[in-house]
Amino acid sequence: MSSTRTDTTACILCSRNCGLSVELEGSHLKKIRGDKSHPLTQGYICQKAARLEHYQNQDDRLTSPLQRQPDGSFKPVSWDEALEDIAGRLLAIRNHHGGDAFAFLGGGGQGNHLGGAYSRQLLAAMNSRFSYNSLGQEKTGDFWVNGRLFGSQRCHTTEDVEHADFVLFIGTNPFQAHGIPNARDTLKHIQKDPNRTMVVVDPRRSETARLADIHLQLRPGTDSYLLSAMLAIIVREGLHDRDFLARRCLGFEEVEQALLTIPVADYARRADVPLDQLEKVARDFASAKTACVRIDLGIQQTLHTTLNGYLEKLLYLLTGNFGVRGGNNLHTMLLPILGDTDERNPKLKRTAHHGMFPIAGIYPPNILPDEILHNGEDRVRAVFVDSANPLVTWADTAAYEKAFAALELSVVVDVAMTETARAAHYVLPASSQFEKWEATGFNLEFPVNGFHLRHPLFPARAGTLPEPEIYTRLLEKMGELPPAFPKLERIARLESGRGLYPAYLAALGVTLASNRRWRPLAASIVYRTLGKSLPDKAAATAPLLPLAMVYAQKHYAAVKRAGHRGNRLTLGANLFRAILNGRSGVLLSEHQFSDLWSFIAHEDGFIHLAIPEMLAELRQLEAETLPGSDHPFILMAGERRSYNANQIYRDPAWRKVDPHGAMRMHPNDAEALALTTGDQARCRSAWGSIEVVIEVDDSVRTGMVTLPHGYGMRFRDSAPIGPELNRLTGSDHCDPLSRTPFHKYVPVQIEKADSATGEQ
Ligand SMILES: Nc1nc2c(c(=O)[nH]1)N[C@H]1C(S)=C(S)[C@@H](COP(=O)(O)OP(=O)(O)OC[C@H]3O[C@@H](n4cnc5c(=O)[nH]c(N)nc54)[C@H](O)[C@@H]3O)O[C@H]1N2
Ligand SMILES: Nc1nc2c(c(=O)[nH]1)N[C@H]1C(S)=C(S)[C@@H](COP(=O)(O)OP(=O)(O)OC[C@H]3O[C@@H](n4cnc5c(=O)[nH]c(N)nc54)[C@H](O)[C@@H]3O)O[C@H]1N2
Ligand code: SF4
Ligand SMILES: [Mo]
Repeated sequence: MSSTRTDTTACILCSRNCGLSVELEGSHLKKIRGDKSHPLTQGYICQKAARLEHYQNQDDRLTSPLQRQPDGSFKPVSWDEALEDIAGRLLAIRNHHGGDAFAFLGGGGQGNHLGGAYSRQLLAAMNSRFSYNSLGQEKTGDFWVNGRLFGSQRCHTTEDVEHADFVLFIGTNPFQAHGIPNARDTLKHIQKDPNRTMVVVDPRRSETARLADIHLQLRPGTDSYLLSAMLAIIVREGLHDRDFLARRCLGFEEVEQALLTIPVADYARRADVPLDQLEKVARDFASAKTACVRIDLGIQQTLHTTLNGYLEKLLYLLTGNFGVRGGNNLHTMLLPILGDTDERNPKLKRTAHHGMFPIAGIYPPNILPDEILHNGEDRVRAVFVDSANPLVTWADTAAYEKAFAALELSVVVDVAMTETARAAHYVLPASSQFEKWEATGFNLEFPVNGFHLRHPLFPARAGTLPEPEIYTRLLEKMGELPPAFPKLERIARLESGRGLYPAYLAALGVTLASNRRWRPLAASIVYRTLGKSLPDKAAATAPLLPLAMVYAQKHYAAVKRAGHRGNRLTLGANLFRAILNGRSGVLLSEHQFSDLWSFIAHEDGFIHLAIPEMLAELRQLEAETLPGSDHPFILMAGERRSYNANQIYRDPAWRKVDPHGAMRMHPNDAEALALTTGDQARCRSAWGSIEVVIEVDDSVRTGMVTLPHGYGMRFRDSAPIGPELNRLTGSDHCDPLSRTPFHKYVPVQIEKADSATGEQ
């Protein structure tokens, strides 16, 4: 009989990673509550976290490496056999075709980013740059704009929704999707306060829109019209912040000229919102004491993705709502999850088929099937997939299935038997996020930022390994790393009692300098050496020591303000120790708003407002017509609802509602098609067709239908459950600059699926 015990951890279902207080029995999560001691989330959770047992102990969990057999079946093999064969095949591909034949896909879902420090090394060992992940199908347009405005794609913006007098939500539904601190509480506070205003721009009367003072229910895909009209009203009426623009920005005049030509009334009509409401929102936003903008997929996965990101940022920049409490801000990060890759650099690696460049170091999933299927010596032949399920989640499932079938080697590292795993040559079982040291890199707060290192709640499930061990063993088998670094290990042991590691770090520097190939493999080297001396088998956390030291050096005063002690030499190691010991998470830094100006990466220190590519696209808007007129409906393919959570829960039993992932359709449209709630219908796009279950719902506009994200997976060898959304989406239906998909704007036809149409 096992007794219950309590512990702390964090939710792994969305970027908020709320702190959890859990009751455990044996290998089970029995009770899950919010952890009041978590410095940022302070006890808040949503309904999804209570079901985490469905992640931890699901029937699709993997417990042995699997090797594909010639007949297509999988055979369990030992870790040694799997890793040796994979290592040999990777080396053969690198030697025969060069590193560009290899691509890495994924590398951290919503809460498992510590493994990314290790998996990234494989790319370096393969001499490849091709890192594809889900940020490249949502956020890279935004990162590109940040690069131009602030001088680096690492400059990432956040929004102080909790303190703003005026909050503008565009294309996001934080009530369901979160993404802002303690979303539902925060929304209710704004709603209740008569002095604060909430405006939502969304074609659906979302759960958030219901709480808003004003809801602009625009026509799908028209945000660039709506946003540029708002900006035009602001500059025409002189509501911009001249002082801020003069002190902090360059290029305003050029932007102003482009905005002054905008036909505001025409654009309001195109967006199908009342002109007087649009004017009111523009004026009130500009004249509010403090205002901020929060955006998400509604503008990032629709027409003019990158331009939308630019216009949205101009809203707070032109009105001076930047670098202030209650405005939008830049922030710091402990884990370096974003790179800086400006495509104007001629040395940047472009892909063989599309000639596509990375943004923030990330290549876009929409081009990958072509890069694999491309008929040339320089095609992608081998992939590693980690913490992602691209055969369900990336655009154009049929293209992905075809591409995976053409690969010479595909390896999937996952906790569960996913659709992508089913198509792989090797499947490697990872320990779950509650069975290993883990952390999230989504620490996007300013001025106060935190970090939560999660310790294991349970021993690793038999047969599984944590990612740090998987990748380190693989690199050793590839001969990229020697089996041991005895000298480094010895020094780390000697210094471990003091918690300060000057001799170790000096020796590490000498080791890395002695061999150029080892430099990008530092994570595995510190894991195998310093890691062995850390308490509680926390070896995997060793790379956090150098990261904490860099962070403390860069943000010395802010780290001290957050309560950490030490001097220039000791603060970083002390911060590392605090992270290691802080079971509910710790505060990393407490900045002053004035610090933000030092985060801007342009050498002149200014924000560069005029981006030629964006101004050109803005000028072309007027001549455009909305695409898709030959299809009567615009499908929003991928809605966040109360019971979806990406691909993290596979067992359909976790859902209390919406078992089919129904298609929401306006009553007028349903009536015209003689459809009613519960009916089956067929939904066709230019790329594919799927069967759906209808739910009549007047929250959507007429002519618009929605399907939820986070379905379409098999469970215990079942057929796919709920909509396989990405059978309807196409690789080429994407933003021309960032190549992020137009998932929120998929033109479709819908018909009743019955004997009359000959469909089941
Ligand atoms: N419950 C739940 N929460 C999640 C997730 C989940 O799977 N389930 N996933 C997480 C992840 S990975 C992400 S990226 C976030 C995404 O979070 P969000 O982007 O907030 O969520 P979505 O529901 O995808 O889209 C937001 C809104 O965009 C609107 N929209 C559609 N088309 C348009 C348009 O043309 N213009 C405008 N202005 N709006 C439009 C939709 O009606 C919707 O209300 O959610 C995270 N949180
Ligand atoms: N049509 C359409 N498509 C979409 C979207 C949409 O709105 N519409 N949304 C998109 C968005 S915003 C996102 S972020 C993506 C999300 O899609 P993906 O990037 O594919 O990520 P997840 O769904 O989070 O899948 C995470 C995988 O990690 C596995 N996993 C969980 N824990 C661990 C672990 O500890 N180690 C390892 N190795 N694996 C683990 C899970 O089993 C799961 O297979 O989907 C995108 N796809
Ligand atoms: S799903 Fe997101 S908001 Fe809900 S408990 Fe988990 S981390 Fe928090
Ligand atoms: Mo996402």
